[in-house]
Amino acid sequence: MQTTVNVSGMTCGHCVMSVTEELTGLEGVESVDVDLVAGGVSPVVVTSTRELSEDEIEKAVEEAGYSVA
Ligand code: 9UX
Repeated sequence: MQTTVNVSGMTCGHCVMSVTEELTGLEGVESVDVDLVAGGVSPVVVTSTRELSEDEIEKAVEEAGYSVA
């Protein structure tokens, strides 16, 4: 299933890598697709084998150093 989360604060490819790696570490996550809007709010599509809670996604995004818009 897919969940879209809006992440703010990312400005470059390294930011994208950090968020991607953190979200990929969540159980069941198969892929993470970030549509970078540098300096703005970037939609991030997370594809997983199970339903992810908003809370765990938000925690992972914050762990990477960014925030959910
Ligand atoms: Mo470099 Mo992206 O500090 O925030 S990782 S711009």
